[in-house]
Amino acid sequence: MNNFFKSVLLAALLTACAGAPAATPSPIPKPTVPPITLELGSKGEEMSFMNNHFEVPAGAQVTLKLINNSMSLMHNWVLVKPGQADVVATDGAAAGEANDYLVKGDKRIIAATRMAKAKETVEVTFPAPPPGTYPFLCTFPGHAAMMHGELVVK
Ligand SMILES: [Cu+2]
Repeated sequence: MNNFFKSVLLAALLTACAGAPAATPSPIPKPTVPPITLELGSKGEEMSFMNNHFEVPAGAQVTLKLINNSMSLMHNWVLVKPGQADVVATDGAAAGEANDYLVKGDKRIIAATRMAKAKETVEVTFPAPPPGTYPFLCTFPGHAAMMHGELVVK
């Protein structure tokens, strides 16, 4: 390669480099959905949530506050993928108290609070999953049959 061609090549490379910053993708503005906080109490000494139906907009950052109103029972709030409530309850019970009645790293679980002791409030924040209907439950052994509901993402 002679010097002329080397210069042309160098110039071409420099031009290419100078143009590089323009390659940064322009940010696509996302529609902003305000974050939403849901409060859910348990019913006194019953194995029951005060509400079993919530609706949230797609794309929202959701905080679920679980207020355990019982003087003795423990409860949690676990959001799972469609059709997975029963098996997550069964496997959670088997996982035992040491694991907060949840299988660690369970891919069927979308979000979960830790177990709320008597009179305790716990919370979890998570991005709303894609539009659909998602079951939630309490995984304390024996509670899920009574303590369950659904979160609808619209
Ligand atoms: Cu419970």
